[in-house]
Parts: sequence; structure tokens; C-alpha cells
Amino acid sequence: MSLAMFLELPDLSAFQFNLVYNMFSFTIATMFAAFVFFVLAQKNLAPKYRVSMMVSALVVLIAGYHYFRIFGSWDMAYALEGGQYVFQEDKPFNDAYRYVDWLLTVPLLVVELVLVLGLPKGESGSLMARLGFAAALMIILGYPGEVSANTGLFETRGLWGFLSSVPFVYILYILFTELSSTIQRQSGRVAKLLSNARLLLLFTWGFYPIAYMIPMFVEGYPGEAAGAVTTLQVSYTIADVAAKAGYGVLIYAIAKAKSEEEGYVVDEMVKPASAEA
Ligand code: RET
Repeated sequence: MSLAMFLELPDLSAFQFNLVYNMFSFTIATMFAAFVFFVLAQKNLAPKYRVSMMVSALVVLIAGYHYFRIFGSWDMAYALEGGQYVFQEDKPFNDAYRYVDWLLTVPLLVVELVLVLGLPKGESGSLMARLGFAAALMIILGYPGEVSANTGLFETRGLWGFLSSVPFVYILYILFTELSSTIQRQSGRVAKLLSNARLLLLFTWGFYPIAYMIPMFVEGYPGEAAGAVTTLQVSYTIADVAAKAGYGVLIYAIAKAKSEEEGYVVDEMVKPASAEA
């Protein structure tokens, strides 16, 4: 088993380098904009649901910081030489930022979902602990495979990917069994929003292991696989925007619907009756 701290990346075409560069840049902007939105949006929610927005805000802030570092590392790792972007061996791309980011944010994302359910204390604590632990384990187990140069299905990448899938399946199992009865207890509108959030989670999270598998089927990854390296970075980035910012907006919609159902009036600027006519 070879475990490298840094992978030897291939030289890229100007299109490939810039595609990844621009995606990282777009993601920094999206994460910080989402942070401002989630902070401001809290005032529209009942106090009980504000904490789930605080967690959303933390997630995108952590991600914005990491994308800033990933972007910087990507920029340093390549130099433009004769129309091609050449990998700089002395300033390798640090992919660990991504996994550190996931390690912090993925448990927070499941906590967000549990918080917005507004369950009795005992129930939510145990759910958060189990889901959060499984989420962290999933990320830790995926990392050795991500940075190994043995990328085959039955090699290092495949093995750790398989191990990481065990807690992943456990999370999905909990979401689609235990959580179903909780969702059914909510009103029609909230139940619909919650099952949408769960579906978004399934589709966005499901995207990561699929992207992770790309290198298993590409000869010469990563050193001689410019297309696969580009595709993997772009895929993880799109999934991160959907799983953090997009998902946070859905959690906001759920929290707002629940606040309204519980009788909270969201609009603070009410027109006085005398101003009518
Ligand atoms: C890995 C390794 C291969 C097997 C599996 C994986 C799952 C990763 C997931 C990541 C989710 C990240 C999120 C980040 C955004 O905040 C580690 C790729 C199952 C599900 C939601």
C-alpha cells in the first residue's frame, strides 16, 4: 500500500486548469454569500429553529475558508509554460483541505437536519451522535484511498472506498427507516419539505462515491490522466455547493414553514392601518 501525502498531478491544458480554477473561485463566492444569507435569515425563524441556521452558516463559512485555501494551492501547483499548465513538483496540490473540510462539515450537515426536526431532547441527541459519528468515520476511511497512487478497484482506493461505504450505507439506512416515522408525524407541507431535503441529501451525497470511483477505471491516474483529475475536482466542487449551500436553503425553508405553523409572524415591517388608502 502506498500512501503519499501529495499526489503527482498531470500537466493540464489551459481549458482544464482554468475550468477547475474558475469553479473554485465561484465556490468561494457562493459559500461566503450563503454565509451572509444564513446569518441574516435567522431573524425570520422562531428561536427554536435558529440554531439549525447557525449550523448552516458555520458549514459554509468553514467551506469558504477551505475553498480559499484549495484555490490558492491549485494556483501555486501549476505554472503556465508554452500554453500548457505544468505541474510544479515543489509546490504540490494539497487535497487534504477537502477532507479536513468534509470531516468538519459533514457531521454538521446531519446535525442541521436533526435540529430542524425539533424532536424531543433525548431523541435528537442520540440521532445526532450516531449520524455524526458515522459521517466522520466515512470521511476518515475515504482519505487513504483518495491519496493513494494504487487506484484500482481491488487496490488501495477500492478497499478504503468500500470501508467508507459501510458508514455511508448506515447513514442512509437511518434516514430512510428511523426518520420516516418522524417525518410522517409532521404536517403535510413540512413533511414534503423534509422528504425533499432527505432526497437532496441522498442525491448530493451519492455523487461523492460515484466521483471517487472515476479514477478506478482510468488508466494512469493521476499522473497521466488530466481529464479524470479535472472531472474529479469539478464533480466534488459542484456536489459541495449543492450539499452545503443548496441544502442549507432547503433547511431554511423547512424552518420557516415550521415557524409559521407554530404561529410566529415573520414580517417585522407591518404597514400601520393609518398608512392604508
Ligand atoms: C468517499 C469515499 C468513497 C466512499 C464514500 C465516500 C463518501 C463521501 C461523502 C461525502 C460527503 C461530503 C459532503 C460534503 C459537503 O459538505 C469519502 C468519497 C461513501 C458522502 C456532504
